[in-house]
Amino acid sequence: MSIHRILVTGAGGFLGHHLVRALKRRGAWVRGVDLKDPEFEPSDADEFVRTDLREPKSCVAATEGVDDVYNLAADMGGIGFITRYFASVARNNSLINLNMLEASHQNGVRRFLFTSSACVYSKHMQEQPRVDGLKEEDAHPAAPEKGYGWEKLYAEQLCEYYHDDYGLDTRVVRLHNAYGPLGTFEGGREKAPAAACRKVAMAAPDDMIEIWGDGLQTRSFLYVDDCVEGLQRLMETPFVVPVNLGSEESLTIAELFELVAQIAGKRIKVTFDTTKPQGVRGRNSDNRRLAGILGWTPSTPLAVGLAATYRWIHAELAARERHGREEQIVAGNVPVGALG
Ligand code: GKE
Repeated sequence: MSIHRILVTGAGGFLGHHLVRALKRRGAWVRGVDLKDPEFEPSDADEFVRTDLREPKSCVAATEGVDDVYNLAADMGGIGFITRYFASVARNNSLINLNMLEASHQNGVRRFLFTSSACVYSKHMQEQPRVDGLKEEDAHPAAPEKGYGWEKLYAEQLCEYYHDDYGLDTRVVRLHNAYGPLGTFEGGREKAPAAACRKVAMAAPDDMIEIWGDGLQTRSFLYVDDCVEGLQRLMETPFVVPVNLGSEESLTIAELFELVAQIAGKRIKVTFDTTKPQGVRGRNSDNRRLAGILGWTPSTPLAVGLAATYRWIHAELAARERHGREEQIVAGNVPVGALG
């Protein structure tokens, strides 16, 4: 049996890096492409190509000689990022998706999986904290998140057109806020779980921790191992319709921060800043289609996933503080560490 040859775009990013590792563990040959190398550790890919997928020729080269394409590449981030950058996010991601679909079609790949997002869902369905899980059909009539949500919904349509007109075997998977170790936790692209872990880890005993919004807004969060498992399972199913890949374990953002504090063994004081970006008031995944297709749904409890994420972020921050202290000692002064 020939070895499966797989392309992962966005292989330098959080989910792409984890997906490459999982595919390698299953014995595939993997080409990873991205603008940048993975931030925290080397890629496991057999071939890692730094390239700009906004260029058509880069996509043709990337898709040559592969069977399956996981198209994860995207200029994206948490709510603080996608409510700040509209033109660049919409342009970058639309170019990537358009060029990747055409190149995959030209090179006759077996399957093309596109990672869409819960941001495609109509804002009118997400105006209260306690909302029903979003069903796939709730994306139409369309009222997605400005910028990022619209370009994701447009790319979903492109997948449908390439399937219907050219027979490209597409998969569309809507991710619901994935988190975990190796995810961005600072710098503006971070999402709430990683931001909460960073803020709690950095907090000294009497610090006030800032929570964006009033804390009553609700979300569910998908642990990275479940995300990677779900993507691989969905690639092997015969369904081209969009499918949620999320958790149904919903909580308020205030509860999220409190859960991280319990994991950290810290008592925290919080302030709420309603001038900060909040996104929708309530969002949760309805996993009935996913369960019906796979007979499987994500199973990592949020407390377990957050504990692994907090441990990793705390270790990253502690290592950086140690390195900083060592440098300062070499430079002649000894700082007092704040990391709790
Ligand atoms: N990022 C961040 N940082 N969010 C915070 C913080 C903080 O320090 N404190 C509270 N929050 C609140 C936000 O105000 C928002 O209401 C909630 O946590 C979740 O923020 P998020 O994780 O950044 O992003 P959203 O779930 O609102 O939106 C994201 O959804 C994903 C798909 O589910 C998007 O940004 C995309 O990453 C993606 O589409």
